Amino acid sequence: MWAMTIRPILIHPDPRLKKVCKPVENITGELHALSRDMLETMYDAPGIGLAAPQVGILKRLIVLDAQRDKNAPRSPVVMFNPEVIAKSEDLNTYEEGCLSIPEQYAEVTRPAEVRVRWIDADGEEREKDFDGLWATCVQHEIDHLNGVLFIDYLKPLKRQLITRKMVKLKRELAREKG
Ligand code: K1U
Ligand code: ZN
Repeated sequence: MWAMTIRPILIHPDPRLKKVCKPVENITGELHALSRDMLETMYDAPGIGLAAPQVGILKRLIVLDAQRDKNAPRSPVVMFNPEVIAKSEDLNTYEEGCLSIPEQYAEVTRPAEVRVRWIDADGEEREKDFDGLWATCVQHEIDHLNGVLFIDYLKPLKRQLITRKMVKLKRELAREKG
């Protein structure tokens, strides 16, 4: 059995969440371990996705499991260097959240269906169409790799309000830590 670690998730605002991440060139043992830790961290949170910059690693790696049925087996997906290669004209609006912006939710409109190309954990190139919550989630996670947060789609005033709440939350968490 692999040892897995729940990693701390960065809270907005943090400069690492605004960076464009570097492509992965070789899927090393270290990156396999990171992807396993990210899945463990995502399930523990709980969340339906997680991007490497959220745990402070500026590499193009995301994990997701947008399986809604709690009784169904887990469906973890690990994507290195994911890219949206086609998107539908029809749009979908979903109330999004983010593990780096706890307890804040807002409606974001995105393409309803996307085709994504990525490299899987075995180093194989994969391509798949996603719809529903999976499509929303994979676009949200790829945005993280480009330094984009869901609040960047909101009006400036709403974004500033959420950012101020997060600054306050971080101050309180730092004070609790001592
Ligand atoms: O990237 C992240 O911060 C994870 C985020 C992904 C996401 C949520 C909603 C729409 C798009 C992308 C989350 O997982 S927030 C938590 C959440 O949505 C959730 C938690 C438990 C059960 C179901 C959903
Ligand atoms: Zn997020």
